[in-house]
Amino acid sequence: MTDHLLGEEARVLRPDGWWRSAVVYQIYPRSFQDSDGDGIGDIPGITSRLDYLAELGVDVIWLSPVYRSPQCDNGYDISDYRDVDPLFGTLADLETLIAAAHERGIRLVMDLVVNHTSDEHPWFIESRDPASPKRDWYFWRPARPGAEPGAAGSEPNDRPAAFAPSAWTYDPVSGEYYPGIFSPGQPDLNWENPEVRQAVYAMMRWWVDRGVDGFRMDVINLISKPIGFTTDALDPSGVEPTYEGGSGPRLDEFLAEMNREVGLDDLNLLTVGEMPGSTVETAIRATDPGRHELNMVFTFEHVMLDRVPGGQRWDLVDLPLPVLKNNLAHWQLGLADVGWNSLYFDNHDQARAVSRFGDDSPEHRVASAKTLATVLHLHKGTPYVYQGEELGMTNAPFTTIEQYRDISALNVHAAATALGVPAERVMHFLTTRSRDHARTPMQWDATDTAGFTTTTPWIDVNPNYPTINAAAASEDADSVFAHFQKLIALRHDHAVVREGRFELLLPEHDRLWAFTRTLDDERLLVLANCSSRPAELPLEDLPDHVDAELLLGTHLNGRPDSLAPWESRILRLDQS
Ligand code: TEU
Repeated sequence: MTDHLLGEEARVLRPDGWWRSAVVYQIYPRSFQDSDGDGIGDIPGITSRLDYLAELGVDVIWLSPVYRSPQCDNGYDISDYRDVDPLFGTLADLETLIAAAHERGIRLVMDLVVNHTSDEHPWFIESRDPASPKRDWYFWRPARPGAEPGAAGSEPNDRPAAFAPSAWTYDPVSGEYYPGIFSPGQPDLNWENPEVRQAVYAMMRWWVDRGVDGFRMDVINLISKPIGFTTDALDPSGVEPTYEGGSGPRLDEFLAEMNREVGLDDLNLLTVGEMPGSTVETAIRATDPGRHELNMVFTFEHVMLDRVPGGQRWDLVDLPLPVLKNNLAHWQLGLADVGWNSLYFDNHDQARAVSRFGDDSPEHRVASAKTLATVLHLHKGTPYVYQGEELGMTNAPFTTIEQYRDISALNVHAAATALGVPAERVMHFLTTRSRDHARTPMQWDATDTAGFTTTTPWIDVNPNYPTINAAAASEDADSVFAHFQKLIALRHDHAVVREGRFELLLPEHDRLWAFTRTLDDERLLVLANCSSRPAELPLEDLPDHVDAELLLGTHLNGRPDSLAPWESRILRLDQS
């Protein structure tokens, strides 16, 4: 076991602000590498692949949940915060992984899922008894006035859950309802109760003692519930704020308390809060170093731009490039002086970036995966690479609902079908946006199951694995993987990539993504053609760069006035 290091020792282990120059790699354990032949990825599998991550050059692993869990939401429903689920291995395996990562100079950040527990967590089981001292650890509410408890339509209000028709589940043991704003298997914890908060902080300290370097905090803005949620006077129409953007008034107070009680800043731990619905304003508050809450947050704005506001989840709209790049620029400017950005396109909840924002056809996949990475990694903030993104992995070509595994996909399918939405429309949503696209097995090599397992994997491997895989990438100096290596090295080597001021150029151009980064007398120009056609560069509207040094380019075509399809360049401008 790694010793818990305090004070000066902790600073040597984790220097002040180290996360500002770090690149984080997210591992979704279930889909990374199976080691015991059960078709599900596990911790020893991850340990066996650490050299691959060291070769990529990342600084940190964010490990999606490996805690004990009934797996109703693949581990985002935790029944024991201090143990590892046997599916993934043992606590000893995790300690081995942490030590082996540290040996390679890679830190490890745990996923912290404390907005809710599993309905199989002992706290919740105890809480079901109305006489229990833990009754108030969750939100128990009676049926709506005059309604028969447990009967259809008697829920306290009409609020839907993210992954189920209703946020409310009836508990026959106590004759009352509890809310699970994600699913019935994920009852919301009552953070108003100080005992709940102290129990969470004690658990976090326990993990810090085991050598973890920080926490990615699941839907952390939802721990403080909106006004109306915690009172008995619930609006039966359910029109109160939904879980997206529905943070309550005590969020900053809870985050500052957590930081203090766990010693998050004192120990220089990395903290990133997932905050659906957060705005630049809420992010500034949460990441202002003077307030000691979090280092950074995950905004959802840029991954929601293709949704119809107030529409159904399956209502999608096209996303013009200016909308996307201006949104990222809004966050860059908003957090330029106070706070810090996280940078991501991909994670375990999103469709694959190259399929969604790029062009995953055989002709353009490699160039568009590289160009999207160039653009993202040259913004200011901490970049997150999601497993397989560094290979340009694509969406899965699933054709039937039976191939999907995610509770969210299955719920959307059931809900839309019940409403009579045409099957093609529902399947279109799933084939373009399902979370399962990110969850197909990591493609290691061209052998059966892409080298992921020796048996049938829990979810189908993407059939393009014979060409898109890590082994092939490592033999190709022009691979997407090699490009990610270069981007990561650029960030480590150049202060201007880490700290330079961001300025968006050509904001309304519908195919070019162009910006500068400036630090003292150093200036970078990033030019990217985000389309599958050649693009002329409007030289008159760009800084002079004809003689600039090319730091990284997908394929410099010798012409300063145009970019090939999905070509991008990082140029160092002559400031003399
Ligand atoms: O995600 C929060 C969240 O808002 C997403 O689930 C979102 O609703 C979904 O992706 C819509 O496309 C976090 C985790 O990242 C996710 O995996 C969990 O399912 C969820 O919280 C509940 O813990």
